[in-house]
Amino acid sequence: MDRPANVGRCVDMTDGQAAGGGGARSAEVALDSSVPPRPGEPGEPAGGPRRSRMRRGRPAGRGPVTAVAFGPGRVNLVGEHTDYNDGLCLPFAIELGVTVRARPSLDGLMRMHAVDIGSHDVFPAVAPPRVEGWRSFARGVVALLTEAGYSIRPARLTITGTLPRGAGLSSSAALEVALALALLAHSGHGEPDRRQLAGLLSRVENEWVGARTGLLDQTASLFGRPGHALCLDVRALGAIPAPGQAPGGVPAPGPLPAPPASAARASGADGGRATPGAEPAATGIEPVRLDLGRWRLVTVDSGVRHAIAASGYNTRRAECARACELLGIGSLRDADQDAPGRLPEPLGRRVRHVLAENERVRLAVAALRAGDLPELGRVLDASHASLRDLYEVSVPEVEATAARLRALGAAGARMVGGGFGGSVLALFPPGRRLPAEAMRVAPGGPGRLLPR
Ligand code: GAF
Repeated sequence: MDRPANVGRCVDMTDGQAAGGGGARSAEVALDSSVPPRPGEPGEPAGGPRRSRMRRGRPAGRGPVTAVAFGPGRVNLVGEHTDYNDGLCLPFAIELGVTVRARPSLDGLMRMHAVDIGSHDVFPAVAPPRVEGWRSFARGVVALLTEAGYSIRPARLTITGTLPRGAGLSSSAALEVALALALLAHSGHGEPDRRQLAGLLSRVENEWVGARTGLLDQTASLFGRPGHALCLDVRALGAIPAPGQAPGGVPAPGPLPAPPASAARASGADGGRATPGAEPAATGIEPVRLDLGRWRLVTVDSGVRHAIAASGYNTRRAECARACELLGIGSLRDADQDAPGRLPEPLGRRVRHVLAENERVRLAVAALRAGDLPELGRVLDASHASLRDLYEVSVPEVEATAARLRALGAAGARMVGGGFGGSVLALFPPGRRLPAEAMRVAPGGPGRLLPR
């Protein structure tokens, strides 16, 4: 695909730099409203864990509330499976997400209550043992915040959510963000460096959950901006060391420093007064106005629960790593247009997708800037076809959902997230009737503390 001349800043912000963002990464999983169960939920007794655990632990919901935090889910307009290849993505945080309320725990134990699934967990605040299922998210957040130098006070946490079940809208990042912000505030810490926090939370996915995901979801959830999509240059996100941080996006041990002014602007903490486009050179995040006029973006659940660790996601990531090895490059961001032809299949197809998907992010940004929504629709369709035919992460139910949405008049429709199920995003022109099960999505604000 030709690269348009007028794409603006969201292009190759770190070309020429060493690949650095391939380390710690983020995730998206199937969810149960407030917590994202992992495939099969091993360790989860048949019929659910609730009774036995409830007996063991005091319910999380008593005592004065010390902090309330919200973590939003996300929709990715385009730029799928590019984040762990140091590429470009165009997500936005949505208004639905996960809320965590913290209260003191007086016995030194962490107590979690996932209200929507009636599930509990109790574990020591220091060195939590590893488990399977949703509990690994909370334990991982506590463990990695502690490892980063934060003292985390024992808390009783109540988790609730508004994200629809099984929708693939990154409930895991929403949960991690809400947990981290609530725990930090509960423990008396100020606003963290959000870029570092995104890296740390993505390590929860990698090291505690077993999903080798990228930075897309946590960054979208932490930096969401009302009215805007975020053009992410993941190489820039991972490659620019922040104070106390090693290149590669992995926070070095030690307290996270206060956010740089640019991060506060990108997070919307300045009330949205920042000059759009001022941040990306420093942060790899560029807000792009998402002006849809009377057009509507909706998601429709394919009905297939998608679960990253059990899906082919990790396999795809390994294929990309193998392609890099064969090409002698550190990251597919450095692959040239001829690279696919030098690779055996299916690696050639995977690389072809990644190269074209980065270009589609540029095309989508250009279309948004030009107010050309039919073109945005074409980009969505092209992304979907590439994910299906080259990256091979579709399933029949997702295909049927996308086809139905197009038949109903969508200008474009594509799977969102890691694939193998989850939701389809569709762009509808004015005047078209939306299917009853369609959920309208619009860009909301970043993960944040709420009034107690
Ligand atoms: C999931 C992952 F969590 C992201 O990091 C990203 O790779 C996405 O799938 C695919 O673009 O949401």
